[in-house]
Amino acid sequence: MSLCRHTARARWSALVAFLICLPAGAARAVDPVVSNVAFAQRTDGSRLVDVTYDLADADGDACAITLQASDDGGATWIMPCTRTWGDAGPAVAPGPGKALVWDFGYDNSGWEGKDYRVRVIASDAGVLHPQHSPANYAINDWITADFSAPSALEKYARAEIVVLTAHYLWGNAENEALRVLDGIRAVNPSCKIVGYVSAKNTALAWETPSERYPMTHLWWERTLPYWSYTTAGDTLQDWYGKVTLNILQPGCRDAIVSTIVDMQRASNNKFDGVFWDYFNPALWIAPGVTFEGEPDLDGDGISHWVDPNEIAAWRAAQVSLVCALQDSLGPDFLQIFNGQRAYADSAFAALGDGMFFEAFPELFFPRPYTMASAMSPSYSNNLFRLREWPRKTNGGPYQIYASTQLNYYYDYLGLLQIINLGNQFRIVALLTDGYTAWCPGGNWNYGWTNVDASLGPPLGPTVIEGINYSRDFKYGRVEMIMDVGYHPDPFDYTIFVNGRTVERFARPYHFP
Ligand SMILES: [Ca+2]
Ligand SMILES: [Ca+2]
Repeated sequence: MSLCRHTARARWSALVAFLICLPAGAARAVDPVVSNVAFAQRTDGSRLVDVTYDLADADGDACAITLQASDDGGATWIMPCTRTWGDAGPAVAPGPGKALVWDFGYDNSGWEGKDYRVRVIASDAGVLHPQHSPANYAINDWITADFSAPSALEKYARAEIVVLTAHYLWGNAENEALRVLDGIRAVNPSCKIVGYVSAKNTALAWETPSERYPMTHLWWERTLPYWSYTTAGDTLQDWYGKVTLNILQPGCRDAIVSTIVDMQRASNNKFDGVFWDYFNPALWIAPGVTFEGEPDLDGDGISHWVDPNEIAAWRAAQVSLVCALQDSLGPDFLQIFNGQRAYADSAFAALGDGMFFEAFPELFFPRPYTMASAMSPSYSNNLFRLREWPRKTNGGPYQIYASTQLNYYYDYLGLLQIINLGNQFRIVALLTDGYTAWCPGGNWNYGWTNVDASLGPPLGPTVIEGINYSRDFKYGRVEMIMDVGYHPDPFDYTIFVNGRTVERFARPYHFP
């Protein structure tokens, strides 16, 4: 039990009035306006809170109404606040005298205080904005997204960090006009938005200029002199349709960095940083990509993989690339590293603001017990240790756990269910101060989490006793039991909010 938890019933401050107007997307006609918010707790012992407000929307849209609550006078808005009824939820018609009820006792058993506030958030794009905490949600979306839909900006804004492919935002006429990144930040000013850029290749298809995505041909043109070749003189490819660039050459690094810098400076869509895809300790070639001979970036006739000088030069070139971008865009420009180099090289990791764990936990962590390794204090490169390496000066580190896989199981009712990796990785994130990612091809496809959990800040480090992991938070607790230890169902877990189970997974059992 935390020291700041009390058992008496709540007392309430006398007045509150907050209204939140979500910003307009381009297609949004008129934003809703919430006014005259007031609330009072009933005195009948039910602990129910009545909230009244007026909702206006000039073009008559029904609005998604979310109630948020603060117990610190409005400094934070992460108090658990999930059970509401009346004029709350996905479709509330505008009008005066709206009334909703919040079951404070259900959400916050045992709490009392004096500095409570509530605010009513109205979205005429149909997006609910329930609290989540700690701020450990990410959206990882490398595909083209239609930001003209009014709901798009609001959906992305629910995350604290968003990774979007840079060349879809930089120079694309529609997205330039929409000022997509400003739109996301207007909803969530603390959201960090980073642009996915390649650290090592160019697409053959980018030879053809694209009117929609002008950065692609610029990248192709500028990096054209710096293709890599094999011992047989063949063009080196490391991915389907992509040519490996020879970053050993200073001109190649200049081309990459100057293109990023030029696009960032010219664009209306100014990213908070980049997501480099990716930095490995040595070249990796995707299975099925074929070429004659062996990779040979330094042209000495010796294969990359048995050429220590070449590998050393390649690693030094990665450092030069990162440092050159920092020299141009400054130390507060985020650099997040995908790839396995940062997982094992603390000095390299320290150049950036975080690591991306692609296909988590199946890359890097020793098989077969990949998740058990990632979470084990006895494994040298466990997540608790890796988190200490990146810079912490830009709000990070941003340790992002992601997988696009969909995995299924039959539950205790015999129904086919998806193992929700976003929810599973949230447990890892809560225990390691990382970020769970909702991503295309995977969790993002079936939306945001199906379980809203607002736990507040952690009260201390994760406690590990054998296979039992637990951590207490201001409003709740996470418990995890490392079961088989490997993907896709490595452990059982429970999230409690103020003593109430809000999510539990112990295959085949799940709640909800
Ligand atoms: Ca409207
Ligand atoms: Ca060589």
